Amino acid sequence: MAQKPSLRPSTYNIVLVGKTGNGKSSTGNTILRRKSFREDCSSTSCTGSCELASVMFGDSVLNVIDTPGLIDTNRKRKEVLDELPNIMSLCPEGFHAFIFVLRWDVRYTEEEFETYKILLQFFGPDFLKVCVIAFTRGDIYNLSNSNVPFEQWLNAQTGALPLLFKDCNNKAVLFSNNFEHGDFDTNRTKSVEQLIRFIREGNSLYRNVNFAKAAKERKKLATKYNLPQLQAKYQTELSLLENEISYAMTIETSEKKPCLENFENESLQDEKIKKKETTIQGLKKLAQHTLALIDEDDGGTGLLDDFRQRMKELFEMISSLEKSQKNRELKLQKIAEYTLLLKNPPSIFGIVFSSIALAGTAVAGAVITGLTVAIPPLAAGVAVGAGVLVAANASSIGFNATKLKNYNELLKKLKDEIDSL
Ligand SMILES: Nc1nc2c(ncn2[C@@H]2O[C@H](COP(=O)(O)OP(=O)(O)OP(=O)(O)O)[C@@H](O)[C@H]2O)c(=O)[nH]1
Ligand SMILES: [Mg+2]
Repeated sequence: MAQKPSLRPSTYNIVLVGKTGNGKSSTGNTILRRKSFREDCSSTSCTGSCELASVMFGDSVLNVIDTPGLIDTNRKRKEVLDELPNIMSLCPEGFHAFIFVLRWDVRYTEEEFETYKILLQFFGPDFLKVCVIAFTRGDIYNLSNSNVPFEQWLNAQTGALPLLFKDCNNKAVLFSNNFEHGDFDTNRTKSVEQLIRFIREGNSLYRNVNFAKAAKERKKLATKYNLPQLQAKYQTELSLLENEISYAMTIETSEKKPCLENFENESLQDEKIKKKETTIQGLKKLAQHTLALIDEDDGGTGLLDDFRQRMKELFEMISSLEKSQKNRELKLQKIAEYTLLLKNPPSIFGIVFSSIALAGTAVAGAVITGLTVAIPPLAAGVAVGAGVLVAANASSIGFNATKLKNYNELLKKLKDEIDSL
C-alpha cells in the first residue's frame, strides 16, 4: 500500500507519464510556467530521459519530472522502460502524483489502454493510488465545446475511458498548454489547484518500497519487450553449447573401446580420463550457467520455455556422455584388475609340494603293507605316522585347490564383467 506523505506538506513530487506526443512535456511546462522541458510536434518520441524541474506554486514547492513517452514498437518501449526507473533516484522520497497524460481530442483506443496497462504493470497497483489523468489541449476543448463543462463531457464518455477514470478514483484534470492562449494563466492556476486538491485528498505517497513490490512484473515486461533480442542471444548460445557437446560425443564414440587386448599403460589412461572429465564438467557448468541466465531473463513469464526445453535435451546429451565416460573408466579399472590378477596367480609351490607329499604317503602305504607281514609292531607305528601325513597332505591339497578354484572364478568373473561393459 502507498504510504502517507512524510515530506513537508507544501512539497509535491509529480511525475508525468504516458504515450509519446500526448503532451507530457507541455503539461510539465504549464505547471512550471516556463518552457523547461523540450516539446515537439513530431510523432517520434521527443523526450529521451527523465528530467526534473521545480517551481513555487503559492506556498507549495512542485517538483515536476518529465519522462520519455511510451511508443508502439517493442524495442523503443524497452528503451523507455529501461529509463523510467531513474525517476526513483530523482525523487527518492517518493511521488505524490503520477500524471497519466492523454489527449481529450484523440479517441481512447486499445493502444492508449495498452500504455496504461504497461504503466500499471511497471509501477504496480500502488500506482493507481496516486494516479491523476491529465487531458491536454484544453484550449482547443474550450473552443470546440464551449457549452459543455469538461466534467460533463468526461462522464458522457463510453468504452474503456470510464474504466480508466474509475481506476484512478475519478481524478482527471484538463490542461491548456498553449502559452499563447489569452487565458493561459487562469487555466493554469485552475488546473494546478485542482491537481494539488487531488493530491491532498489522496494523501498517498508512492515510494521505493511500492516500486520494489512491482519488480517481478517489471521483469516480465522487460522479457516481453526484449524477446527478439533474448531469442537471438539464446539461439546463438545454445547452438554453441550444442556444438561443443556434439564434438565431445563424436570424440567419445570414435575412440577405441578399451579391451583386454589393447590395454594401454595405466598412467596414459589416467591422463586421458582426467582430460575428459574436465571437459564434461566444463560443459555441465556452462549448461547450468546458461539455464540460470534463461531462468533469470524469463522472469517467470514462460516466454523462454522453448529454450528451457532445448536445455533439457542438452543436459541429457551431457549425462549420456558422462555415463559413457564412467563406463569406460570402470572398464579400464576392471581390465587393470584382471591384468594384475593374471600376473599374480596363487603360489603353485604349495600345490606341487602337497602332491609330492601325497606321493610319499603312497610309498609309505606300500611299506606298511610289507611290514605288516614281516614286523607287525613296526608296521603299526609307520601306519600311524603315514595316517597323520595323509591327513595333513589331504587338507593342504584341499586348501590349495580351493585357492586355485577361487582364483579362476575371480578371473572369469572379471572377464565377464569386462565383456559386458
Ligand atoms: N494546442 C495545444 N497543443 C498542445 C497541448 N499540449 C501539447 N500540445 C502539443 O502537442 C505536441 C506534443 O507535445 P509534447 O509535450 O512534446 O508531448 P510529449 O508527451 O512530451 O511527447 P514525448 O516527449 O515525445 O513523449 C507539441 O507540439 C505540443 O505543442 C495543448 O494543451 N494545447
Ligand atoms: Mg516530452
